[in-house]
This record gives sequence, C-alpha cells and structure tokens, in this order.
Amino acid sequence: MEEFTIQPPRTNYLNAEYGIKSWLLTKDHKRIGILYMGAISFFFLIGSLYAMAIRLELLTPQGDLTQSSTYNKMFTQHGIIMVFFFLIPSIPATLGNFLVPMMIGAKDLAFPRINLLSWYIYMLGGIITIYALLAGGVDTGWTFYTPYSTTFSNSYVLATGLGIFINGFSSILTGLNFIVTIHTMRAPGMTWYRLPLFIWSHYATSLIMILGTPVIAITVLLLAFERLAKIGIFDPALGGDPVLFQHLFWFYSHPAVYIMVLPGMGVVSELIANFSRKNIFGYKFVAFSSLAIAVFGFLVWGHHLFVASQSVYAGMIFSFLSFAVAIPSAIKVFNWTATLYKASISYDTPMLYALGFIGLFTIGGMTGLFLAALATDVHLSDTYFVIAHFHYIMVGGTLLAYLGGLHYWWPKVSGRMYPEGWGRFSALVVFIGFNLTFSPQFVLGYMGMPRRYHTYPVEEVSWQVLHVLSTAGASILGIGLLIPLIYLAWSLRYGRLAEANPWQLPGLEWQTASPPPTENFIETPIVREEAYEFAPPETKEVVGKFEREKPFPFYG
Ligand code: HEM
Ligand SMILES: [Cu+2]
Repeated sequence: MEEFTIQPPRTNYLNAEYGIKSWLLTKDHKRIGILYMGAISFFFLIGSLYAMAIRLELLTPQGDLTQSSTYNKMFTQHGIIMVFFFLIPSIPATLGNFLVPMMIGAKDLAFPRINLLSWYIYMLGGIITIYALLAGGVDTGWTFYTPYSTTFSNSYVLATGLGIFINGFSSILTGLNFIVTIHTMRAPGMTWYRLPLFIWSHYATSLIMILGTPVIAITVLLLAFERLAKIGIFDPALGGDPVLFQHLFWFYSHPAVYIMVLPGMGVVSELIANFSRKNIFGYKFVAFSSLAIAVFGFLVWGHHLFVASQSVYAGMIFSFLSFAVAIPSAIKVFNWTATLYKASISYDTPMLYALGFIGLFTIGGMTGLFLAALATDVHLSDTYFVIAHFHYIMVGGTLLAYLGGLHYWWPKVSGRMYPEGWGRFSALVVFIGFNLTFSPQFVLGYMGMPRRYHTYPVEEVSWQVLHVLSTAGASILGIGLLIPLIYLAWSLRYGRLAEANPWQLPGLEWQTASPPPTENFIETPIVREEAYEFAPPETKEVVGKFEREKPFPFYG
C-alpha cells in the first residue's frame, strides 16, 4: 500500500500573512527590503526614460528633439532620480535590508519600526520630487550649483530640494539601524573577523550615511533659505560666496559616491569568494579597505573644484589625497584577482556580473586618476570624459553588482530559481550595451564635447559618429535590462522551486529555508567557522598533508 505523508504547508515570510496591510505595516526586514525593491525599480524606470530621451536628442548635432531648457530639465532629473532615489538606496535598502540580519544570524534589524519608517520617508521624499518634476521640473543639474540655483533658475528648485532633504533621513536611519544591528545582534560565535565582507562594506557605508548625509541636508536647507529669503550665504552681491556651495555639496557628494559603490564591492566580494569556492585572499585587507574608503572619502571633495577658483595649493593637496583614496579600492581589486587565481570558478550569472564589475570598476577608477591629476583635469573637467568616468563606476559598478546580487540571492528572496540561460545571456547583453554606450564618451570628452549641451558642431562628424554609437549602446543596454525584468517576474510563478542552499555555500543565509521564515532561523545559529570555509559536511578536506573531517558549518 502506498503511504502518503501529508506535509503541512510551510510558512515563510512571504505567506505568513496576506493582504496589502500586512505589507504596508510590516516590521519584517525582508518584506521592507522588497518594498524598497519595488520603489527603487520604479524610480530606475523613470530615470532610464530620461536617459533614453537624452541619448535620442544627441543622435544629431542639431537640437531637434527638445529645446535647450527642456534638455536641461531632462539631464537634471535623470541625475537626481538616479543618484538620490536609485543608486544611494539601491543595494543597502534592498539586499542590505534583506541580508544584513540573516548573514549575522539575527532575527531582524535592531529597530524594525524605524526601518519601516525609513521606507515611508523615502517614499515621501520620492513623491515630493516626482511632484516637482510633474509641476514643471528642475533645471539646475543634480549638483544645484549656485548662483544659478539660488538666483536665476525659474524651475522647481525648492520642491526638489525638499524631496532630497526628506529622502536623506531615510538614508541616515538605515545607516543607524545597520550599525546598531552589526554591533549588538551577531549570533554567538560570529566575531568581527568572521563577518561576511558584505557586512563590512555595509558597516562602512553606514558610517558615511550617518556622517555625510546631515551635511547635504544642511546644504539644501541653506540653499532654500538663500533662494527664499536672500540671506547672503552664497550670493556675492550680499556678501556670500557661491563656491562655498560647491565645497558643502561635494563634502557630502564625494563620500556619497562611496555610499553608492561600497555596497556593490561587498556584493562582489561575496560573489568572487563563493563562486571561486575559495576563502577570499586577504580578508582583513578587504574588510579594512572599506573602512579606509569611508574615512579617506571625506578628504578629497576638492577634486571637484580644481577649476572653481580654488587655490593651487589646495588643488595640489586634494590631487594628492585623491590618488591616496584610490589605494584602498585597488587593494580590493588585487585581492579579488588573487582569489580568482587557481580557483575552481563557476560562471553562473551572478559571477558573470561580478567579473564584469571588476573590469568596469577598474576602468572607472583609473580614469578617476586622470581627473584627479590637476593638469589633465583642466582639459577634461565638465566634458563627457567625466560622464563616462562616473558611469563606469555607477552603472558598470553599482548596477552590475546589484544585478549580480539580485540573481545570487533571488532563490533566497523569492524561493524560486531564475532561468540560468537567460540570466547569462542578458548579463552579456548588459555588458556589451554598457561598453558601447559609455566608452565612446571617453573619446568624446577628450575631443572636447562638453557635458550638459544638447547641440554640437555639425562640422565635427566624428562627434556624431561617437554619439550614434553611444545611443545604439544605450538601446542594447535597455534591452539587456528588460530581459531580467521579464524572466524574474516569470520565475515568481513558473521558476523551479529553490532549495535552502542552491549554491552549496557555507554562509549563514543559506543555512535556513528558501524563502526563510519570518524570524529567519528556527533556532539561533551558532557560528564555529571562519567566513568562506568551503567543504560540504560529508567530505574531508586536505589541510597541508593531512585529511581532516569537517564539521557541518555553523550548526553543532
Ligand atoms: C570609486 C567610486 C567613484 C565614484 C562613484 C565616482 C564618482 C564620480 C562622480 C559622480 C563624478 C562627477 C561629478 C560631477 O557631476 O561633476 C566624479 C568626478 C570626479 N571623479 Fe570620481 N568617482 C569614483 C572614483 C574616483 C576616483 C578613484 C578618483 C580619483 C582618484 C576620482 C576622481 C574624480 C574627479 C577628480 C572628478 C571631477 C571631475 C571634474 O568634474 O572635473 N573618482 N566622480
Ligand atoms: Cu569626487
């Protein structure tokens, strides 16, 4: 006779409760991560539409698609949405929210209600910004330079500023939550040096969020006062100094570029170690280089002011310090590369993104050195070279890391596998599309094409050729990004069910069900192993000349 065992339906964080209210009032860090994921995807879509409009306009030398005033709004709104509403929250608020507690063996973040509050603050800031765009838009550039922003612009500077001001608090609260959680809620045995590198990078990011974000909040506030009440902080006619704004703005916004890229570096450290099945080379160097970046990142803002009447001596010092800040980033690249050496690498989709990240981030960083060198920057400043530089870091870096991480943890988040073939295919399309979009821009900038112009001389035939290549690349990139959108949505319903540990890895997040229960672990895990110890429980590991039985990681 056949025996049936009736399995009770297993509850996990997705099916523990149903209904819109259970999502909007959730205190579960995993659900909040998903709320963020929905919101940032929306903002990414809006930002991408602006990007496509910019690329269409630049297909021809004439300004035949939009007027210059409309064009100013397009690139401004593209920048504001992508920087403040996509790149800054992207990895920390989604993957970080989901994984920081799970990776350290905690049930949730330290302050679950504050975590939910930070999502609402983000949404409020976002709605106000969208309102500003719909009401008439803003045309100052994402940098809001004075005196244009305070005195001359007739666009919705105040409303946009308010949106960014409010949004900043969401970032501060997320950083606060991560720091307290990492300090106080690690599972027994999870010492600082056993922390996954993803956690170290989020710790460093959180430090910048807490120390830097208040500065941009105050800067935006001062700008608003100046615009409303003409109090004379930035306006020279009233005794103010417009360059002071640039100092304040970049004092936050340079560290903010590391808010954008450090979490990506954390994802890539995970992917490189795990898909090489090797302990990461130089764990402590990789961990502390994140902290070094967080600290040194605050000392280099003046490299954005080389051509803004800053003294030559200040310029020389900022130039020197900018070269110094490249060192911790280079340390990471060297260690990732050394980890890959003689490893048994598997080229799954997440790993393809990680390898893409290393190459593109390196190009972005190296071109940063040309901009950090005083003499070359005078030529390159405010050209397309700068645009290419930071897109190599922010798109080639952060976006690729985000996509890699999303695929890697998708089985954990959704309980389903994504289709691997499509995953690899679209990773390739993204890589090709990205390079075709942005590598011509290095050349364009070098030849003198300024940023923020919607026309260029008809005689410069080669400029148009490069712009056409770039627009073609952007279309390929767009398709490469649409494919995962479709198959990830498809997989939610039709994807193969994911096992608890589909990649056979030792990390704590893989030692619980997919999707995890609301409290993450049935029992609090006890950590007995270093990070990235690779050996399945039943196998023996060769240590030097000796074979040794390996206990099952983490549980005992
Ligand atoms: C690691 C991540 C990095 C990110 C996310 C990043 C991001 C950016 C961004 C957004 C800008 C444009 C600012 C604007 O709108 O004018 C920029 C410009 C610049 N970056 Fe980077 N950067 C990174 C690394 C570096 C490095 C390693 C260096 C040099 C050592 C560097 C040097 C510069 C300089 C000097 C400029 C100013 C160019 C100019 O406008 O004249 N960057 N970067
Ligand atoms: Cu900078």
